[in-house]
Formats: sequence, C-alpha cells, structure tokens
Amino acid sequence: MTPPAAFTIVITAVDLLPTGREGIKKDMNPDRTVAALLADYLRQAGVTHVFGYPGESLVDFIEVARLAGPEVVSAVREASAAFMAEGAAMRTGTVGACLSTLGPGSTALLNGVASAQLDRVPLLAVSGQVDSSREQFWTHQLIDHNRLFAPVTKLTARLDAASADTVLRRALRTATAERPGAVHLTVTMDSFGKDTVGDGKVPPLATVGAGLEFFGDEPLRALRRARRPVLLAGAGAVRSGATDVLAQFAAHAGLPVVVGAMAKGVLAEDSPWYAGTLDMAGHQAIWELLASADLIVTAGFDSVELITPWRLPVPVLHVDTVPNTDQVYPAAIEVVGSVATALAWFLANWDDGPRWSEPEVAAHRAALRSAYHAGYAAGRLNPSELVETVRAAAPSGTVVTTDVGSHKIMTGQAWTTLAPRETLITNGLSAMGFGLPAAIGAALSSVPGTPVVCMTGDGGFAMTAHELSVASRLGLGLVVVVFADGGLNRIELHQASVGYPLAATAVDRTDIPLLAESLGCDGVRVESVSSLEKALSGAFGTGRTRPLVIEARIDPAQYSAQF
Ligand SMILES: Cc1ncc(C[n+]2csc(CCOP(=O)(O)OP(=O)(O)O)c2C)c(N)n1
Repeated sequence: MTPPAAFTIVITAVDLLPTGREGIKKDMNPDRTVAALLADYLRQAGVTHVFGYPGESLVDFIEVARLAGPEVVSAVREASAAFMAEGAAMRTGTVGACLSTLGPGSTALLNGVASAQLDRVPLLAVSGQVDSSREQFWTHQLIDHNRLFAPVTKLTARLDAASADTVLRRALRTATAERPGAVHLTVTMDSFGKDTVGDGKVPPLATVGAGLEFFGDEPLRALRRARRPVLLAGAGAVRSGATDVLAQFAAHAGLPVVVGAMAKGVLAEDSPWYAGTLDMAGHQAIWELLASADLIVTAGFDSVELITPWRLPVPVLHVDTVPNTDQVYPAAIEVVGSVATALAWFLANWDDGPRWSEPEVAAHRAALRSAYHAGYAAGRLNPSELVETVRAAAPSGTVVTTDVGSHKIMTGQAWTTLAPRETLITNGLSAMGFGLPAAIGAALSSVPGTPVVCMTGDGGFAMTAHELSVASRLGLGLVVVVFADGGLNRIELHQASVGYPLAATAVDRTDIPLLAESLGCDGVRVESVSSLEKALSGAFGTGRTRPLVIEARIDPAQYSAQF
C-alpha cells in the first residue's frame, strides 16, 4: 500500500510558544545586560522558577530575576536544584532551568544535569565563573566547565555579551530538540552585568512536530504479517502527544500495550489493553508476554527505560522520534518522526481485525498482579500494600515522584496512572536523591492545590531530607512516604544474590517524624495498614500547606520476590 503523499515529506513542523506577556514586552529594550537577557529568554520559554544555590558570581542574575522573574528558588544543595528543575520539566514538558556558582557549585550541580541528560529531559543549567581576565590561569575554585559538563550534556557553551542572544537561542533549541537533554552555559562574573543586544525571542521549542520519515509501506506489511504483535510505548510517545491515538490504535487492532516506566500514563492504566510497566515489580511476567510476541512495535520506547538487558529474539519494528542508533535491540524496520503521526497512519490503514482479545490481556494482567504480590508477609507492613494504600487514598490527578531503589520498582508497577506526566520516575541516570526535589519542582509547576506525593527509600530520603525545609518555606503540602526498612535494599538484594553477607548497606535509623517537624513539616510513623490509613485520612483535599512526612516501617522481605 502506498503511503499518503503528505507523509512522504519530512516536515519540521513545530509549535511556537506564546511570545510573552505585556509586562515583559514593556521592559524590552535592545540594550540590556546579559543577566536581563537570560531572564527574558527563560520567561518567554515558559520557565516560571529557576532552581539554584547562590554564589557571588550569580548576584546580578538573582537581582534581575527578583525584579522581573522568573522566581529564583534556593535549594539546600545544587544537585537537588537540578533535580527540582528536572521534576518541573518532566511535569510540564517545557524546559527546566537551574543555577550554580563556579567551582564547588558547578561540581555539585553535575549529578542533576547528568540526570536530565539521561532522562531525555530538556534542561538549561547555568554556572557562574571567575572574571574572564582570570579564566585562563586562575586556580582558586576554577573548574573548566566545558570539560566537566561535556560528557553529560548535549551542548556546553559560554554566555558572553558578544553573542548572548544567539547562544541563548541555540541553548534552548538544543535542549528541547529530539531527543531532549541538558545544556550547560558558563557565565564569567564580569559578563552578567555587561550590556548586550537581543530581543529574547525564543525559537520554536516544541520537541516533536508532525514530521515522519519512513521507508515505503513495509512497516504496515510487517504488522499485518504478525499474529501476536505487542506495542511497547515509551517516553517519546509522551513527548509526541500520542496518548489518544495510542489508545485508539491498541483498541482497533487489539494490541496489548506495555509501557516504559518513564512513560506511565501514556496509556491509561485502566484500559483493557494495558499490559503493565516494563522492568518494574513482577517484570518476569511482562518479559514473558514480550517473548511470546511475534513482533514488538516500539512506540517512542527509549532504551534508557530498560533495566534488564534486552535478550529477546523477537523482531522489532522501531517507531520513534529518532532512528534506532542505540541498537540495544536490533530492528529491521524503522519509522522515524512524530510517534503520534506514525500511530495515526497505522490506525488509518489497519483493516485486518484484532490480534488479541480483551480477556487474553486481562489474563496477563492477573498474572502480573499475582507476581506483584509474591512474597507477601502476613501481619507485616508489606511494600506492596504500602503502595496500594497510598494510591487508594490519593485522588485522581495526583502527581507522584519516586526516588531510586526497591520502592521505585514497586511504585512503578502498582501506582495506577491515568494520564502522562503524573508519575515522574528517573530511569536514565537513576540517581538517588531525585524523588523529593523532583516533587518540589513538580508541585511548583502544577496548578496550585494539585496533590503531589513522593515515594522514597530511607537511603534516598537521608540524602535530601533537608530539602523538606524548602517545601515547607514554599507552603507545599506534599505527602512524602518513606519506605523505612533500615537498609539500601536494592544493594542488599544483590549482596544476598551473590552469597555475600550484608555490609555497608545499613541506613542509620533517625526519628523521621521528629526530623520532619524540625524542618517545618508534619511527621508521623506508621507500622500497619490501619495506622497508615489513619495518617492518610487528612492528607489530601484539606488545603494543607505544610508537607506531611510518613515514616512507614515496612518489612522488606517481600522485595526479594519482585525483581
Ligand atoms: C546517587 C546514587 N548512589 C548510589 C546508587 C546505587 N543504588 C541504587 S538503589 C540503592 C539503594 C537505595 O536504598 P533506599 O533509598 O533505602 O531505597 P530501597 O532500595 O531500600 O527502596 C543504591 C545505593 C544510586 N542509584 N544513586
């Protein structure tokens, strides 16, 4: 079958963002400082908050942002600031922004920048630097930012008065272009205050347009030949806005849809075609489903969404915004462009009847559910029931973030997600310390009053607990659930699996409710489902402006049966 002519052209159609507000236009003038131009670009790119940690090199920017926005939010530590920016960008789909000073500030920022890069999240990170007159020879606190950030960004550049306008447009476009990622800019101390010329007109920033490039009608023929195809949807489908068409195509062609953890909600998880989240708890059941397929059609699936190595001999039809350059799985056929456009094309041309029935997919989900509950210990607070109880209490539209560890594996499977950008998980860098800052960033960039929950292990919580004071200062009524098991469970499981005794993996117990209260939050300890339900009873819909921290003393025994 010949594809419709419109699809044979590669179009780089992009949506223009709104060009700004009246107030911004009023203060626009052709001669202004580099700091003012940066602030203007950020505002016009839709950035409402810049997360950072101050240093002398940043004060010019902090002052212009204080006067005209975006709002500068101080975190407790630079890496947390970058995670906050990443959480905001994950939630909104627009670029996130973070700031550090030179030297120790920039090295501390690195983890969060790397996280955005591997998570394919658009991020603009800016670090101050010594005066340009000393940049080439100074030693005190001087780090070469280009060399530091090059491996963890798409672009590193210097922002100076001579080229600030072009460099800012380049930085924003590079961060948001497929695949999105991090860009780092260095600004020497004497540059922020210098006059420069520019109008702060952002380039088109939408990550995915309507363009589609493909190779004849072979993709459709391959799908028609398949008797048991399965769809594997990922973060590229979210960025392409493919949610509705994915649901329609799955229903029309009768296809089970497995989703990547970073794409949760791209198919509503109450859909009869939902077949689970890959590489989260009970993952064996999902790999068995994929192994039983005779074709896997990826829909914006990204190899960073994998934890387990890809060992399937099943043929793959690769549909994504970018070609299959990773080659983590081989794919003989590629369809490259907007995932939504590609799925719409498959949908419009599918006239071959359903491949699976709803009861077949329901039977698979039942197997997955029982794998998820494996290892349940009666009379204890199990991680599976902790996730299910919090999920049941959280109203629809709740945003959840997870940190990294066994609790992520459980939450990533059982947190029923009905819309994209409501479950925010890092699976690229998978850095501990992400969950709480990301929840703060997500809360600030959501409609006020949106319920936001952070699910974290006690190890990751200890790394970032002081950021609770930021949430408290900002009046964010987050619910932070700490899976308190006294250990770095994912690592303990590995030690056990290779026959080593547990060593260096204990998490020192702290009085988490007391700590929370000292940081301006409410805190409670629970050890059973009933006490958890009681703690959650006032957690949602009561207009709280203080974070609530729940120390959930779980029995981690169940984890060993999960992954
Ligand atoms: C910054 C960072 N350091 C180390 C790791 C390796 N790591 C992955 S999971 C994990 C244990 C996490 O423990 P905890 O936060 O208590 O969560 P749990 O596994 O117990 O749910 C560690 C150390 C990591 N992912 N990130």
